[in-house]
Amino acid sequence: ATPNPWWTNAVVYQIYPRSFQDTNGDGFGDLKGITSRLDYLADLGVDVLWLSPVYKSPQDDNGYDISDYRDIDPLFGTLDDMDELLAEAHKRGLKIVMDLVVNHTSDEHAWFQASKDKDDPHADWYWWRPARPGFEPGTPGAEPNQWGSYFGGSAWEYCPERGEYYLHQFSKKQPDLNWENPAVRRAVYDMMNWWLDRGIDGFRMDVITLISKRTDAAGRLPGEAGSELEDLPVGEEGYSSPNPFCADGPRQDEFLAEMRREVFEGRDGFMTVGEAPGITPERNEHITNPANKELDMLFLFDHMGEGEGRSKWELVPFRTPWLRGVLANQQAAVRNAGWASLFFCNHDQPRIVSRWGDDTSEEARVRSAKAFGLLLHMHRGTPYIYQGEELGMTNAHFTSLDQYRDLESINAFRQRVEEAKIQSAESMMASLELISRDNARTPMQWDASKYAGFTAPDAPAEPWIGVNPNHVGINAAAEFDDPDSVYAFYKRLIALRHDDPVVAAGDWTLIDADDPNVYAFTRSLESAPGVAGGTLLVAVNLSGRTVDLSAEAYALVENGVTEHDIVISTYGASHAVVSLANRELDPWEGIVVRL
Ligand code: TEU
Ligand code: CA
Repeated sequence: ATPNPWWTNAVVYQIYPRSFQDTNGDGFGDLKGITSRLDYLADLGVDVLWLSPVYKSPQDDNGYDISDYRDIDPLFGTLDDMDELLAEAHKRGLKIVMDLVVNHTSDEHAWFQASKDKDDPHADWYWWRPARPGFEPGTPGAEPNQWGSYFGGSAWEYCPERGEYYLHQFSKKQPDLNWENPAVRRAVYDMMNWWLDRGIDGFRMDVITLISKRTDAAGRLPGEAGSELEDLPVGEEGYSSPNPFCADGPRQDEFLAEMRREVFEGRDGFMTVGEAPGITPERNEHITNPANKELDMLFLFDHMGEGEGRSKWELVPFRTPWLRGVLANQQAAVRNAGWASLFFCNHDQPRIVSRWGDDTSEEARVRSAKAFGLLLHMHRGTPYIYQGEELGMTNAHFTSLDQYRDLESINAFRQRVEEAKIQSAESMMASLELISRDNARTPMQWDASKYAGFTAPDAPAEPWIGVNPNHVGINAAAEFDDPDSVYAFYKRLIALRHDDPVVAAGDWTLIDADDPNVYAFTRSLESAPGVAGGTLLVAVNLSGRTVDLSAEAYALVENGVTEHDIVISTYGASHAVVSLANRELDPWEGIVVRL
């Protein structure tokens, strides 16, 4: 078999630059701040740093609205700062992957400004459509179809200069690029090559599975006047979803294969990971199967609750069997080809220890953070750690709307509470407290000082978003030398990914598929010259109460295990040996046993 690519036993660390480290006292993280923390990241043991966008941007969606792909926004620094970060990271053996946002640009990008003129060469670089016949442009009902934006309101904005509407699946300052236009694709590939030639090591590709839209033979979108495609009925917020027509569209594979050819052919040492809302595990196998030369990895969202509940704001309680079923499907799909990305946290998701763990006591927080970390990192795939996850950082627990900054959250409150009146204010505040993206965006907690070391205590400006008051106890300085900290646990998980071939490459096999409480599986790898194979049993109790160890897992350990056989566990080896002998798992107890 061909040797596995380097990223199959790498660990990726996601940095949200705006909230990572501020060095000039303006309350926003910056590139020099990241450079100043490279030793911490090298010591943690991660291999790749993925930076959320730092390009020139009006910051309407915190940089996911790009106005110049080939320059750094002054908020974060300069291209020289970027070159310095690349050099300093590479010196430490760290790779840098940047965030590629090309489903849309900012409305302040020169391409969009030019596109407002129907006679300009850029006229067809975006999705422009006339008002519905019989409707006054710019008036309600004149939108080309009933699509709603992910960030509230219609997915269409009227542009008086052009006299037409433009599509924006996200904010109105994020117009969708028209990937049907080869000139658009050419410009994107040229920009990607420019960055790779500058020395970056790959891209995370923002909503890259939304770039191909379904249209009828005449290029009309569903619901458009004269279209052969029927739009969906409107939902509770008064709009229909663009997702079924934009996710994994008809030219998805063609565009990804073309990108691979035009940008990555002939290069090595890079990695690509696509953010893939609306992609099934089976399609993940096709897109990440190296034989198809598309992408190396994808982020799937079915395990993050995509499609659960009528909307993301409708809270669905956590159930171990549900998560186990979804992750088992993801693993099964790429058993023989293709690869999996392993994540629970990122800048769009709440912190897992608060969402599905228990952050209401110090003990429960530490144990449940370790339990989810162990569960994730023992699966087969490439693990992604989001800044602060290695510390067991929690949700913000904001109590008032003015503490929030994310336009998705603020617009959703307005639309669901004030306009469509679907949720009460307190119900929406509870939804935001559990699942708002801002929960992941509070400043990184480096130490117990006033602003958690994110910015200086005497900084002239407050941090752009509130520092979590619990930073006094939850911070890197407090955990760095504590062998029982979440930090120490993550460091061990990362080392296992590097040092144990069974963890990096072993087959994943679910056991006890019907147990109501315990999530258990094995990892097994044939020994080969120079490869110490073997079998590991992983059994995790993702609840706050003691449960019976599941039957198949117990059968594998009933002859007794010693502390030496315990690879890693959330209470420690001696506790694990006793729990297994007693055929039970304590609250948030996760155990990995070498069989
Ligand atoms: O996220 C796309 C996306 O699907 C998220 O908006 C997600 O659906 C939602 O926020 C959580 O329910 C990417 C980026 O990660 C996100 O930060 C951007 O806001 C978005 O694209 C637009 O660029
Ligand atoms: Ca700064």
